[in-house]
Amino acid sequence: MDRYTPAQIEEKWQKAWAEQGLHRTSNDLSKPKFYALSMFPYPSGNLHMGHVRVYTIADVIARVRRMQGFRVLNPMGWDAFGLPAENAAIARNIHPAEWTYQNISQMRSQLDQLGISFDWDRELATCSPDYYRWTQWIFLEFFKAGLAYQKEATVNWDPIDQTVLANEQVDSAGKSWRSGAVVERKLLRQWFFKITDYAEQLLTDLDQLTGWPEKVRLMQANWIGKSTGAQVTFTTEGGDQLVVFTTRPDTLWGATFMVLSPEHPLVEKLTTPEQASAIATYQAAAAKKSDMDRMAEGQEKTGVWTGSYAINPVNGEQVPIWIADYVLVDYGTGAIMAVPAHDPRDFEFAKKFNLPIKVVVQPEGETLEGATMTAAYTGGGVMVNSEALNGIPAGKAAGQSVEAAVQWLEANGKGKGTNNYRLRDWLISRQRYWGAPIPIIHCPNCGAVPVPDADLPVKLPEDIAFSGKGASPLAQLESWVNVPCPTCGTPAKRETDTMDTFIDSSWYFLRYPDAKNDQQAFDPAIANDWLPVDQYVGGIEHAILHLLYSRFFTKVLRDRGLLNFDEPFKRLLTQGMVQGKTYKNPRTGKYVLSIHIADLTNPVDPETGDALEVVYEKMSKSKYNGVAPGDVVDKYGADTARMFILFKAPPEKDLEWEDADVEGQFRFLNRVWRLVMEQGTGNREQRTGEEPTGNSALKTQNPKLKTPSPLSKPEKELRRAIHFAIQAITEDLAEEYQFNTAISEMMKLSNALTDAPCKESPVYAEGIETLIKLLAPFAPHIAEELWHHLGHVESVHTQPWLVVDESALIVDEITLVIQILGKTKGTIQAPAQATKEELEQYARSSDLAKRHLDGKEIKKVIVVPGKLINFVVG
Ligand code: ANZ
Ligand code: ZN
Repeated sequence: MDRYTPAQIEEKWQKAWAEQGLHRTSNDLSKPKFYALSMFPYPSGNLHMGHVRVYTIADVIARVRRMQGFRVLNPMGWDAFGLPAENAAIARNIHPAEWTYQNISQMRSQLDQLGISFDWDRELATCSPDYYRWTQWIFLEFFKAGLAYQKEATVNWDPIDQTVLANEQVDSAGKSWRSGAVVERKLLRQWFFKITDYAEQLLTDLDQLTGWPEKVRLMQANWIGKSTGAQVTFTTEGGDQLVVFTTRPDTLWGATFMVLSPEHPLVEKLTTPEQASAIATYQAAAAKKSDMDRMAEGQEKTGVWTGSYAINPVNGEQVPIWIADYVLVDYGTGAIMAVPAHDPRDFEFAKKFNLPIKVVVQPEGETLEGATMTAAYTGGGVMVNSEALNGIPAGKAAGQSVEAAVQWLEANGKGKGTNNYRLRDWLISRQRYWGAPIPIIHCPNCGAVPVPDADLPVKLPEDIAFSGKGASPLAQLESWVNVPCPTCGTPAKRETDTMDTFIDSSWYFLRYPDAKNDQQAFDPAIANDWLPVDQYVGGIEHAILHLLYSRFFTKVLRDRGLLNFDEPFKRLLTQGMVQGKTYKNPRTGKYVLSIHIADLTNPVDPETGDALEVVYEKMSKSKYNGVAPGDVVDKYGADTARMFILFKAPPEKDLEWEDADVEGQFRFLNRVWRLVMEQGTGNREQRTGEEPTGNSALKTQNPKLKTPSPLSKPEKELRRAIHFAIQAITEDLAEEYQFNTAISEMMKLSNALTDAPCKESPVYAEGIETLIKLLAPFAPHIAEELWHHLGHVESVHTQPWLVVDESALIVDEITLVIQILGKTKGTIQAPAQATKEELEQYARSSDLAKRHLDGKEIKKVIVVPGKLINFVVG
């Protein structure tokens, strides 16, 4: 018997499968479809354990569904545009394309080594002109729908290199990654996608996504951030209308001042000459701060009075108009009515600048006074000092003050109920080279003109210099920039910005089903057939942006008549992290490499002598806790790596890498190997005279037809174990993907087979074949090898999934506990189907009961069906 040697079988089968086209997507339309999608990687060049985990999870799902008779689409591609390629170009003088494609081919072969069943015929790379041609086309769809527009926005500006920086190129101290200069904020004309038009749909359609983790739906809802409230119009002394957004219009009678954001367009007009210089100084300082800093709680409040007043529309009172940086320009209307008695930030501001505080919500059984309050009161109570609202309970519920206030505002023409969203329009332009060029030509006569369809793609020029300095690389290439206007022929200029790479990944799942189409981004009929994705697998780090943008794209393309569904991803699985063991010095915070530790059971820092803490953290180079997928595959084979990852933790939980557990899975596969080899050889010899697949073992494949009857007791028990495993594993793989418990069931079945005394029985052969099939999606190579060893010529991966024979599950004997006066005397076997009365008869006539009851009078018999019989004797 050969030993289990993964290196001898894994590559062999990977080649054979590729030659057979085993993972090619079936186009048998009589089968139901199943679209399995794993988030495509950025081609950094190296596969890490996190990748191995996602792709293995998605692969098992795809393989199970194939065996279950679905036509499965399990594609793979590369999210290949982005900054690292450009940084590599600057640092190492290698073209971004070359760097990217090298990485892709390296990672592709690493994935193949894992035995992932991707349909490589549909491979795509977002940096390829065949792909970004359609990214550009989709941009123009948005443009034509009025959903792509330009406006000024702030960017990170490196004053030394004279270049725009991506957020990732600014370190936590706010300095440039290259020049070290303090990064400035600068206004530039930028492209935006109007995702805010879809805010409400993106929020309400979350309800459809019952197959998503609740946590992710909540994160999206918070990101969209809907607030219900009202817009109220104040009028300035000069007659200008100043509109505010408030979630508490009921507190309007308590508004004692107004605050505008420093960038509010009316600030200049409202500023009196005496205040002009103070206002200008304040505006300049605010421009330097980020929104995060401005909004941060506990910040000392700052601000300047404009010198002007507005009229509170409900009571005609004069309220001073201030500017302050805690009011953001792009939230609500960029202006607020300040209610210091009931809003904490307004309270701090009023205290600092000595502005009046007026109570309008009075808590039950208390009498607050503005002058003596030490903090804003934000709780419930009743409305006071508020004319029409007096006496109404304060709050947002139906029948309370907020609803009453909105009605009052609308009836009196002073405002209206409205919703506000935290979601902002999506800034999509980047001043970088390695991205899809925005297909627009700027003409002095015609404005922004779309590049005609026939001229797509707008290709990235290849002869380009990367210095990381000056204007964006494309803007420096005059020959590329200068073109005639497609509409009027006047000399015009190409847009030199490229698109955010999140755009590339917002539609890639629409391309896979029709990946070779050179006439369209996708054929709508094909997309509508395959989508929505049945199971998406990926990291929680994409819970907000990628998923929200993909949902947005789907809705826009639906509204353009190209798709007939609302949501792209029916079910979502967010896999947990892969964590490695670290040895951390709690005093210095430093990590110590395990090979430097003398005694790993009692780890001590070799330099300082401190006792080290053992903790599991996300694998990373700096913590010396990474495990390279290639090393594990070399040592144990891909099947063991897959089994370990699937067994160690449920897919959505974090996974602690433990070498001992990897060993454990390797041993299990060895056990299965020996089980099959020991019995399989005999069977194969028997079969040689028969027709190719008509052997004795196969005859048991349809157990209903071929089960020899009657079965002996051990045969019955083994069959029950077999069909119990099929049932349990099929359930584990239904929707919640309990791979770990599925593997436990396989282990139980393997033990049952090992222990079975009926190794010559067809039931045993049925058990062996069942085990191999159950194992196939998890450990595809060993399963294929063993399957062929049994004499099969077709792949185990094309076998139909197993069907439970319900009759095999029926238990025909149970164990009954016999008690006398509540004390257990022993157990007897009884027929499982017996009634209460029959059980009692059975017990009474048993030798055990007879012995213990001898001569005693039975007063009462208590029968707990399926469990015990208690004789109460006198
Ligand atoms: C008066 C008031 C009274 C408010 C009160 C709150 C409590 P959310 O829930 O986050 O939407 N606000 C409005 N626009 C703002 C801006 N551009 N920058 C900073 N703050 C702004 O918050 C809405 C509340 O935040 C609004 O309701 C407004 O203050 C403030 F007892 O108006 B409120
Ligand atoms: Zn023109």
